[in-house]
Amino acid sequence: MKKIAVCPGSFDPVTLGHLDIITRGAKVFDRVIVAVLNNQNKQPLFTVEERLELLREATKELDNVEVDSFGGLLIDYVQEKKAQTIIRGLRAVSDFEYEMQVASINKKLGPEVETFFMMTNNHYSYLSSSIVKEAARYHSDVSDLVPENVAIALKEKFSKGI
Ligand code: COD
Repeated sequence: MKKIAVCPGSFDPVTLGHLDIITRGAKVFDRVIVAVLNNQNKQPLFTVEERLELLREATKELDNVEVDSFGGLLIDYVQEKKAQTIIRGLRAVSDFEYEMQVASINKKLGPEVETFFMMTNNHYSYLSSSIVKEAARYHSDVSDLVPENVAIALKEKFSKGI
């Protein structure tokens, strides 16, 4: 049986921290589906379509990785895709409480699905999409924090005075 994992997130935008988790996950699982939450209630910087495009470009070298979006409950999406595992990245202790809550509710809703946690790479332990957006908004160089296409997209967004 093929081992299929879903790596869910907001990815607004994808950072090198995300990419590290996706790349390492792709070595463990036969197929990794990177799933972008389409949340109507949030005000993201990038639209879902833009985030999908940025992720597709950033992961194009990874043959067993695909990029998709989902709405509603993550567990429903995971079951629909016949995946056995959810991949999550852990940065600091501060991530732990939220991740434990989400993993527990997902286990209750879909007992056959496991959540697989990967420790952040030390280089990226401080990195989040929010930090990157804040730095880019004030025109800091974020080229060593995000894939090249994302650095370009951020520059374009903020040059329009968003
Ligand atoms: N190093 C390692 N991992 C990292 C780093 C880094 N520097 N940065 C981010 N990550 C990891 C995160 O820990 C996470 O695992 C993943 O990358 C994605 O991160 P984000 O911030 O883009 O995405 P989140 O955490 O906002 O995504 C939350 C979900 C969309 C997965 C969640 O809200 C969800 O499942 N929503 C659907 C509704 C649902 O089913 N809710 C739960 C049950 S009620």
